[in-house]
Amino acid sequence: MKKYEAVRAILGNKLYVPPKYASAKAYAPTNIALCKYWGKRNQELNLPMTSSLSISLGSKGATTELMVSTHAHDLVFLNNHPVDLTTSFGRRLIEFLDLFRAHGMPRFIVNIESNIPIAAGLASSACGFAALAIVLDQLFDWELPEYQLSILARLGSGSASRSIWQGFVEWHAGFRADGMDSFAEPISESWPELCIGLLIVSEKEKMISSRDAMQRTVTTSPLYSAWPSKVSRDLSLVKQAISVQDFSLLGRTAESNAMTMHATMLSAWPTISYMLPETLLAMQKIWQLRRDGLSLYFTQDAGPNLKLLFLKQDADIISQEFAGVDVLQPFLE
Ligand code: 2P0
Repeated sequence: MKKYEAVRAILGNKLYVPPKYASAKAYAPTNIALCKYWGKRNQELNLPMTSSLSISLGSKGATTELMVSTHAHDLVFLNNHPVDLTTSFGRRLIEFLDLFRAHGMPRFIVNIESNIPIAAGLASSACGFAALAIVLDQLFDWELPEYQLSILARLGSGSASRSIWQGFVEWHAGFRADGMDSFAEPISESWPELCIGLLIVSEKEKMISSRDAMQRTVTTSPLYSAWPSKVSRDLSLVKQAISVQDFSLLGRTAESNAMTMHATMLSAWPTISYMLPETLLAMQKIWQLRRDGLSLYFTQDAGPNLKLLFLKQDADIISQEFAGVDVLQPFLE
């Protein structure tokens, strides 16, 4: 199945109705996975090998405004700067918009305002495609249920399926070949004391996209076969930790999940390592602080920077230990 066929299956005849409004605007938060998405069972539809679970970052995300345009081409601005539509980001964005334009549908002016620290390696595609799915729904007045917005966002970027909601969110891998059961859903629990510290250890650009890296891992890593069962165990532990608010269980499960994901990459060929010397130094400092009694854990995505996990009561000491750390309280942002 192609992406446009998935879109047609969701929208039906609505696909041929022009926009109801001249413009619309929507916001979506970015998210950090506590139990990661790494590997696809279908690359065209971004269908994952496993389920995953994330936390959305409140007011850190993207606001996207879509305006119907009379120009012959789309115009895209990111934080008021024109986006080169021949770059991979520009092309992916236009390809996504094209999915919703039957013959004769208009071009758009797209204004994306992102307030996430780009250098922190936070998934900008996650909030970007989620905000686009929501704003398209508003502009065309489709009134789709949120789980279908999650499916549409997934067609842009897998992790975007989780950015439709705030709080804890689980993306169900699903079984179906057409992906209609592969969408995210919010988990109702809240955890106001939970903090995430964005620790930037390097602003160097990453060597390989997560899209290419996960595919190389699936096809070449001898350790990848252990990943689905690890995720399945970690998912139930993270859910248990959330339901009883056991921070230590949450932290060690999330850290172990991230380290296992990176271990699958280290065993891919050619090897993929998002870790820099500074990343390892920060990890060793965290492990030492933990041996000294501090309840501090981390997770790491497809970049060298770390996301620290801790509770509000330890925020001051963590800010002292890690100069420049950006502390967020996702449930209070
Ligand atoms: C995650 N990451 O669960 C994992 C952990 C990065 C490391 O989802 O190819 O940009 O667009 O589906 O969503 C980043 O992958 O990949 C990601 P595509 P995406 O957050």
